Amino acid sequence: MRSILSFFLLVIPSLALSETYEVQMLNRNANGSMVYDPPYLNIQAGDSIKFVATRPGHNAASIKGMIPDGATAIKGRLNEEITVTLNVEGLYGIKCTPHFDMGMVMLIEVGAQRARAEDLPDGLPERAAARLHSYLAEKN
Ligand SMILES: [Cu+2]
Repeated sequence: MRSILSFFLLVIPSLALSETYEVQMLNRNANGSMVYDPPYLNIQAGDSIKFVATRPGHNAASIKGMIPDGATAIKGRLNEEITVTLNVEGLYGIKCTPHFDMGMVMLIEVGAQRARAEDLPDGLPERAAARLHSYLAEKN
Protein backbone atom coordinates (compact mmCIF):
# COMPACT_ATOMS: atom_id res chain seq x y z
CA MET A 1 0.00 0.00 0.00
CA ARG A 2 2.72 2.35 0.96
CA SER A 3 4.64 1.65 -2.24
CA ILE A 4 1.54 2.31 -4.32
CA LEU A 5 1.04 5.62 -2.58
CA SER A 6 4.62 6.71 -3.12
CA PHE A 7 4.33 5.68 -6.78
CA PHE A 8 1.48 8.12 -7.24
CA LEU A 9 3.18 10.84 -5.26
CA LEU A 10 6.26 10.54 -7.45
CA VAL A 11 4.73 9.91 -10.86
CA ILE A 12 1.59 12.02 -10.99
CA PRO A 13 3.27 15.41 -10.40
CA SER A 14 5.95 14.70 -12.98
CA LEU A 15 3.30 13.93 -15.61
CA ALA A 16 1.71 17.31 -15.01
CA LEU A 17 4.98 19.27 -15.08
CA SER A 18 5.91 21.01 -18.27
CA GLU A 19 9.47 20.66 -19.51
CA THR A 20 12.14 23.18 -20.42
CA TYR A 21 14.41 22.31 -23.35
CA GLU A 22 17.76 24.00 -23.83
CA VAL A 23 18.85 25.08 -27.28
CA GLN A 24 22.44 26.22 -27.76
CA MET A 25 23.21 29.07 -30.14
CA LEU A 26 26.51 28.08 -31.75
CA ASN A 27 29.01 29.30 -34.32
CA ARG A 28 29.68 25.74 -35.44
CA ASN A 29 28.98 22.10 -34.73
CA ALA A 30 29.03 18.85 -36.72
CA ASN A 31 26.08 20.08 -38.78
CA GLY A 32 27.87 23.19 -40.03
CA SER A 33 28.30 26.81 -39.10
CA MET A 34 25.78 29.16 -37.46
CA VAL A 35 23.45 26.60 -35.94
CA TYR A 36 20.94 26.00 -33.22
CA ASP A 37 21.56 22.78 -31.35
CA PRO A 38 19.24 20.93 -31.51
CA PRO A 39 17.82 22.49 -34.71
CA TYR A 40 14.49 20.72 -34.38
CA LEU A 41 12.19 19.94 -31.44
CA ASN A 42 8.77 18.45 -30.98
CA ILE A 43 7.29 19.54 -27.65
CA GLN A 44 3.99 19.76 -25.83
CA ALA A 45 1.95 22.93 -25.38
CA GLY A 46 3.09 24.62 -22.17
CA ASP A 47 6.68 23.42 -22.52
CA SER A 48 9.45 26.01 -22.61
CA ILE A 49 12.59 26.49 -24.63
CA LYS A 50 15.63 28.24 -23.26
CA PHE A 51 17.89 29.72 -25.92
CA VAL A 52 21.38 29.61 -24.46
CA ALA A 53 23.93 32.18 -25.65
CA THR A 54 26.72 29.61 -25.74
CA ARG A 55 28.58 31.78 -28.26
CA PRO A 56 28.12 35.55 -28.64
CA GLY A 57 26.49 37.25 -31.59
CA HIS A 58 23.26 35.27 -31.87
CA ASN A 59 19.61 35.69 -31.00
CA ALA A 60 16.31 33.87 -31.37
CA ALA A 61 13.37 35.48 -33.17
CA SER A 62 10.25 34.30 -34.94
CA ILE A 63 10.38 33.78 -38.69
CA LYS A 64 7.59 35.72 -40.38
CA GLY A 65 4.89 33.33 -41.55
CA MET A 66 6.07 30.55 -39.24
CA ILE A 67 4.10 31.20 -36.08
CA PRO A 68 0.68 29.77 -35.20
CA ASP A 69 -2.34 32.06 -35.16
CA GLY A 70 -2.74 33.55 -31.71
CA ALA A 71 0.84 32.89 -30.61
CA THR A 72 3.13 35.71 -29.50
CA ALA A 73 6.11 36.40 -31.74
CA ILE A 74 9.51 35.64 -30.21
CA LYS A 75 12.07 38.41 -30.36
CA GLY A 76 15.28 37.97 -28.40
CA ARG A 77 18.02 40.57 -28.60
CA LEU A 78 21.60 39.74 -29.60
CA ASN A 79 23.38 37.72 -26.91
CA GLU A 80 20.17 37.53 -24.92
CA GLU A 81 19.26 34.26 -23.25
CA ILE A 82 15.52 33.98 -23.43
CA THR A 83 13.16 31.33 -22.17
CA VAL A 84 9.90 31.16 -24.07
CA THR A 85 6.85 29.11 -23.13
CA LEU A 86 4.95 27.90 -26.16
CA ASN A 87 1.29 27.55 -25.23
CA VAL A 88 -0.27 27.59 -28.69
CA GLU A 89 -0.02 24.36 -30.69
CA GLY A 90 1.41 24.51 -34.17
CA LEU A 91 4.59 25.17 -36.06
CA TYR A 92 7.20 27.74 -35.03
CA GLY A 93 10.15 28.85 -37.12
CA ILE A 94 13.05 30.51 -35.32
CA LYS A 95 15.82 32.56 -36.87
CA CYS A 96 19.00 34.22 -35.74
CA THR A 97 18.52 37.70 -37.16
CA PRO A 98 22.16 38.38 -38.25
CA HIS A 99 22.65 34.82 -39.57
CA PHE A 100 19.27 34.19 -41.22
CA ASP A 101 20.87 34.38 -44.67
CA MET A 102 23.49 31.87 -43.54
CA GLY A 103 20.77 29.41 -42.60
CA MET A 104 20.70 29.81 -38.82
CA VAL A 105 17.15 28.59 -38.31
CA MET A 106 15.22 26.22 -36.10
CA LEU A 107 11.97 24.31 -36.40
CA ILE A 108 9.65 23.65 -33.44
CA GLU A 109 6.48 21.59 -33.52
CA VAL A 110 4.18 22.11 -30.55
CA GLY A 111 1.58 19.43 -29.99
CA ALA A 112 0.37 16.93 -32.54
CA GLN A 113 0.84 19.00 -35.69
CA ARG A 114 3.71 17.80 -37.88
CA ALA A 115 5.58 20.21 -40.11
CA ARG A 116 5.45 19.53 -43.83
CA ALA A 117 7.39 21.10 -46.65
CA GLU A 118 4.30 23.00 -47.80
CA ASP A 119 4.11 24.71 -44.40
CA LEU A 120 7.34 26.60 -45.08
CA PRO A 121 6.63 30.14 -46.26
CA ASP A 122 7.80 31.53 -49.57
CA GLY A 123 10.63 34.02 -49.66
CA LEU A 124 12.94 32.37 -47.13
CA PRO A 125 16.66 32.94 -47.68
CA GLU A 126 18.01 30.07 -49.79
CA ARG A 127 20.22 28.58 -47.09
CA ALA A 128 17.51 28.94 -44.45
CA ALA A 129 15.03 27.11 -46.69
CA ALA A 130 17.60 24.39 -47.43
CA ARG A 131 18.25 23.76 -43.75
CA LEU A 132 14.55 23.72 -42.86
CA HIS A 133 13.93 21.19 -45.64
CA SER A 134 16.79 19.05 -44.34
CA TYR A 135 15.33 19.11 -40.82
CA LEU A 136 11.98 18.02 -42.24
CA ALA A 137 13.69 15.17 -44.07
CA GLU A 138 15.67 14.07 -41.00
CA LYS A 139 12.74 13.97 -38.64
CA ASN A 140 10.47 11.96 -40.94
CU1 LIG B 1 23.51 33.67 -35.23
